[in-house]
Amino acid sequence: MKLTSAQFKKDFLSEIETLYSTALADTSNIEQYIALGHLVRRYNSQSWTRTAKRYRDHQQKQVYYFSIEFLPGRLLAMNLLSLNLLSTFKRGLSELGLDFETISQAEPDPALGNGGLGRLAACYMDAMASLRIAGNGNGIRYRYGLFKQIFMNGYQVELPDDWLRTGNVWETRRDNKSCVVRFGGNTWLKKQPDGHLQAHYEHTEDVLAVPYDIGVVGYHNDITNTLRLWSAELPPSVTKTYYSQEQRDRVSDITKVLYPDDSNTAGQQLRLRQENFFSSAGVQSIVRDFCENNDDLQQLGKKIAIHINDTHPTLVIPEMMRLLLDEHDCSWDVAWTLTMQVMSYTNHTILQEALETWPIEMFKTLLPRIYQIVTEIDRRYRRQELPIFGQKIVDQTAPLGNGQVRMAYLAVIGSHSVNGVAPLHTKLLKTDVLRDLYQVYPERFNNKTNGITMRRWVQLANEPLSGLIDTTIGKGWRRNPNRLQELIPYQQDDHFLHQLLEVKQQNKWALAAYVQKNMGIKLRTDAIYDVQIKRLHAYKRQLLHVFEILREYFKIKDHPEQAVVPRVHVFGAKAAPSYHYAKSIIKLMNAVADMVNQDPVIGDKLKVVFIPNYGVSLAELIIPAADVSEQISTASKEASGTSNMKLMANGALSLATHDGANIDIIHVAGAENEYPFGLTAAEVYHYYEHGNYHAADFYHADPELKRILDSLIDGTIPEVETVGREIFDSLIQYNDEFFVLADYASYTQQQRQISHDFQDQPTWQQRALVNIATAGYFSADSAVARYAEDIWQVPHDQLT
Ligand code: 26Q
Repeated sequence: MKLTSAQFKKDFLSEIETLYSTALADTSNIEQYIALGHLVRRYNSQSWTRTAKRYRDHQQKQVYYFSIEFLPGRLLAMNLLSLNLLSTFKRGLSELGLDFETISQAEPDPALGNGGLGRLAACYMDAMASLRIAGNGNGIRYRYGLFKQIFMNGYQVELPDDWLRTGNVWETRRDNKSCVVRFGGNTWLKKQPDGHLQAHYEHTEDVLAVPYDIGVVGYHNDITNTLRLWSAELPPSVTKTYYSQEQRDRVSDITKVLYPDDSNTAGQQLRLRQENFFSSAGVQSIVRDFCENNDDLQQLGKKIAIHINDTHPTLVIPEMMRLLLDEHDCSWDVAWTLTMQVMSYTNHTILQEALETWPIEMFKTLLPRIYQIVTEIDRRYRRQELPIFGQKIVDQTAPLGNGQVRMAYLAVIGSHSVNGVAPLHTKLLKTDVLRDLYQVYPERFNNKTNGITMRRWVQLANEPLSGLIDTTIGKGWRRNPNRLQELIPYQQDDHFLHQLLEVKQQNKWALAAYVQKNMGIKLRTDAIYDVQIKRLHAYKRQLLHVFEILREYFKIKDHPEQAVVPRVHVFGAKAAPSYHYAKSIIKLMNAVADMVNQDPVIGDKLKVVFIPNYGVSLAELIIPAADVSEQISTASKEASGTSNMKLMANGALSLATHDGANIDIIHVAGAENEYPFGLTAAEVYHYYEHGNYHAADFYHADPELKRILDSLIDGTIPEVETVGREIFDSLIQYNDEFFVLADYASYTQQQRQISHDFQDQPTWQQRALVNIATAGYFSADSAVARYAEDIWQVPHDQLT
C-alpha cells in the first residue's frame, strides 16, 4: 500500500487525539502502540472485507486449520512488513522523535501455545495468506497464555500471563457468529414419523462460544485471512435466571488458561472440555457458513477442508457426523463419506505418553451424543476390518479399547490423510507409533516436512542480514526463499564473507545489550554464541549441553594458562510446572551458570546465560546472534524441530543428532557444513530390542565423564545437593533413559572441533553462508504448498 510519511504522521496524531484526548508527549509506549495498531487496522480494513468477498464470489475452497495452540508472536511489525509499510512507519515515527522498536516492544506477545506445535500453526497461517489460500485458523482465546517464567534461587517460578490486560487491538468480537456448545446431560434418539431418528437432549450444560477474529495479512498481496479464536461465556437467554458463582466459573474456566504441558499428563476433564469447545464451535460455524452459500451438502468435500493439528481437535470428526446426521438428516454412509473427504490429520509426536487417550467413563458423561457417535464409528470399523485383518489388529487399532477413547486412532480412521512432520518421523509412524493402522490404511500415510516463515524469522528478526542479502542478490528471495540459493557463488567473495561476519557481530551486540540490561551479565561479542532454545524435556537433553559446559569449566580450572576459544552458552527453556525432573534440570543449569560466571579464573573465557521467559519475542533476539545451533535430542524422539530451521536460516551451524529434521538439514546443507554426532534411530531401537544399554559402563570407562557426573553429588557445584543426586541417579541407577552418556563422547568431540574451526573465520562464514543459502528448502510457503496440492486440494500462488 502507498503512504507518505507526512500522511502517516497526520493519521497517527489524529489517532492519538481520538483515543486519548491528549498530546503525543503525554502518551506512554503502550498507548502509542495501541494507536499504531488502530491505524494499521484502518489501513487494512478494506483488504479484509475484500478478501472475504473474493473468496465467496469465486466459491473458493476454504481450508480450516484447527489447532488448540497458536503462537503468532507480536503483530505490529509483522503486519507492517506484509503491508509494505514498515519503513514509512519507522521514518514517520523517528521524525516525531519516537523509536519504532521501543514502541513495538510494548506489544504483548500472545503466548497461546507451548512451543513447536503452536508456532508451526502460526507460520502456516502466515504462509496460507501469502500463497492466497483461503485459509482460516480455528482455536481458543485463552484469557491467560503460557505462564511467565522467573527464577528464584535458580528454581523456575510461574506467574500468570495476563496478556489481555491492556486489550488486544488486533481482534474483532463477532457476537452474531456465536454458537452454543452442549456438555453433559442425557441424550436419546426418537423416531420421527418419516422413520428418521432425531436426537433429543435434556439437562445439558450449554455454553456460548463467542468468536474473536484476527486478520492474517498476506505478504504484499492484498489478502487478509482470518484466525478465529473462541471464548466461552454464559448463553444470554439464561443470564437472566439465577446462576451460581460455581456454574459461572465452570463456563468461564473453559477458556481461562492454556495447559502448560507439551506432553500428555493424566487426563483432565477441563482439557477435554476445551477440546470439545473449540472443535464443536468451529465445525458449527463452518457448516452454518457453508449452508448460507451452498444448497447441496454433497459439495461439502469440494468446498471445505478441515485440518486436525495433532489429536487435540479430533472431536471435529464426530462433531461433523453429529451435525450431518442430527441437523441435516444425512444417512450414516453419506455423512461418513463427506466427513472423511473433509478431514486430514497431522501427528507431531513419537513419545508414547503424549498419545492422547480419554477414559470412556469421563468421555461418555461429558459428551453423551459425541460418545454415541464414536461408538458407532468403532462398531462399523470393527465390522468392516475384522474379516480382513483379524481380531488382534482390529482390537489394537479401534477407537475404543482398554476403557479409553484413543484419539490418534479416531483421527486416522476419520481422515483421508495422515502425515508426519519429517521423513524419519513419518517412517517411525509407519513402523512403530501407528504401525497397525498403517497396515489397514497404507495409502493415507504421507510426509510433510515442517517449514518456517522466513518473513518473521529472517526479514523481521534479522534486518541486518536481510539488507546484506538484498544488496547482494536483490530482493527476489523475500518472495521466494528458494532464491536464497543465489548466494552460493558468494562463498568465494571475501568482502561478502566479511560483511556476513559483521552482521553476526551486530546481532551479538543486540543480544549482549539485552543480557547486560536484564541479567547484569557482560558478554563479549567475539565469543562463539552456542544456543539451545526449546522446551525443557529430558529427551531434548539440555543435560548433555550442561556436561559440555562442566567439561570446559574443569579444563580451564585445571589449566588456566592454556588459551581457549571464548564461548557464550545461551539457553532458553520453560518446563511444564508438573514436570519435576525438568525443573530439577533448570535448577542445575542455573547453579552451573552461577558457578561459572562468578569464577574469576574463568573470566570471560566462558559464560552461561539462561535467559528467563523464553518465547517468540526472545527467539527473534537470540536466533540472529547464534553461531552454533544445539539440536541434540535422542535420535528418534524429536518429531521434527523447527528452531533448528530458524537458526540455520540465520547462519548458525547445527550441532545435531540424527533426529527429526536435523537429518534433512544435514542433507540439504551438506554434512561438511554442520556437526552431526551420536546414535542413529536404528541404534537406539537396537538397544531397546536387546536391552543391552548399560549407562554405568560409560561412567566407569571415561574418567572425564566420571568427574562431571561426580560433580553433581560431591559438592563441587554449589546448591545442588538434592537435584544433583536426583539427576545422577536418573543416569546411573535408572540407566539413563535418553542415552546421554552414550552420546557424550561424540558430542564433546564435535564441540572441540567447533572451537578449532571457529578460529578460521573466513571458512566458518563460508559454511554459515551455505546454511543461509539452502534454508529456503524449509520455507513454510513450500511446506504449505505441498499440503495444498496433496492434501487439501486447493489452488495456491506459485513462487516465482
Ligand atoms: C496434550 C494433552 C493434554 C495436555 C497437553 C497436550 C499437548 C500439548 C501440546 C501435547 C503436545 C503438545 C505439543 C507438542 C509439540 O509442540 N510438538 C512439537 O511439534 C513440532 C511441530 O511439528 C515439532 O517440530 C516438534 O518436534 C514436536 O515436539
